[in-house]
Amino acid sequence: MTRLIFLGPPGAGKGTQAKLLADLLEIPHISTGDILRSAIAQATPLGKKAKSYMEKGELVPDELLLDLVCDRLKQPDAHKGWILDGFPRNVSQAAFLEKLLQELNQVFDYAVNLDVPDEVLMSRLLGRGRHDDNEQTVRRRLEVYRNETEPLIGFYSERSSLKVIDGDRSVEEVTQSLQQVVAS
Ligand code: B4P
Repeated sequence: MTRLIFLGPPGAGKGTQAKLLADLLEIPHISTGDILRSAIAQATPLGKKAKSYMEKGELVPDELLLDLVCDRLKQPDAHKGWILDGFPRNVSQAAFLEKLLQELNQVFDYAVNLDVPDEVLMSRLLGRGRHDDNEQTVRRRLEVYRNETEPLIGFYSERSSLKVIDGDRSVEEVTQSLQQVVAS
């Protein structure tokens, strides 16, 4: 049974690696970014509320995400493990998740931080060309990451559950390191 939390700045490869690893392990890849993008594409009430935040590079308000993550982790397919990609994104989401996992009687294995230098992040994101990948938004997302998400490295390190992986390598090399973490 594998349960992993993927941390890391925008463009670190969380989505890329979480998908690959979840396929290999045959467990669900739960990406809050993907869920929000699909809500926007379908113009659901959630999508309509989230859109302006994502376009500006801001975090979507917690209250739009907490119930959603709670419901998703209760789905039958998540009983055999999961990879959470992009959640938690701030300390209050992390505290919420800690409580939720206690309630569900689940323990996660590791929070994995994919470490990549800023200049590499910029060039990856600007090269990807997603709707929220223009230069101004990317700069704001990196700033929001430093202020809101980076403190989670300390949060999980204090709980002795942090693994840091060098994400500035080929996709295959990063996946191999992650497989070693899963096997450890
Ligand atoms: P996310 O969808 O989580 O996306 P991301 O952080 O921008 O990218 P990721 O790190 O997954 O990068 P990827 O693998 O795609 O968030 C988007 C937005 O959603 C946020 O800004 C926020 O507004 C909102 N949101 C999501 N979750 C939230 C939450 N919990 N609370 C509040 N708001 C939330 O890789 C990027 C590029 O690099 C790709 O082009 C890829 O091909 C390339 N790449 C990957 N690995 C590589 C490698 N090893 N070498 C070279 N290139 C590589």
